[in-house]
Amino acid sequence: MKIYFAGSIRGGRNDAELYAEIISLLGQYGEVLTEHIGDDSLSSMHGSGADPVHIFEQDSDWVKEADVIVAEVTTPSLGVGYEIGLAESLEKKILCLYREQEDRSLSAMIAGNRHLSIAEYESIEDIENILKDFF
Ligand code: 6K6
Repeated sequence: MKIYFAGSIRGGRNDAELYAEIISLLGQYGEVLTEHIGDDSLSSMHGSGADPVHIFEQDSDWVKEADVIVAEVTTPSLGVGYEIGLAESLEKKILCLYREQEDRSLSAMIAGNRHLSIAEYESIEDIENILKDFF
């Protein structure tokens, strides 16, 4: 099974360590195509010289290739939102992981979309159980 993990990069890297933990858990269920999303050294500015056309084409191809998309959506990210929309148009199975925040709510374009599985969590143990159910 090929898994595309989506998580914020330019939207903000506060959860980068958590992304790495999720990617490690996902490795039990299949091949994660986007392991770099959990790379702690990747800051929101790092790689700003990388060719955006190449990134867009590579990531779009990986979304097409993936059987499943798992997106961590707590940190709002234009890229993650785009990837979810693309995956939905390709009729992929999509799981969104979300931690409730005091200062903002999840976008209605995600929270209100019946085609997505949205799971709220508080801890990494919650995520382990969510992934067990999902896969
Ligand atoms: C890294 C930091 C700044 O620029 C980069 C370039 N690197 C990227 N490499 C691979 N995928 C990327 C890159 N930038 C964005 N993405 C994709 O968009 C990832 O698959 C993420 O799931 C998503 C993050 O979007 P933003 O809008 O938060 O960057």
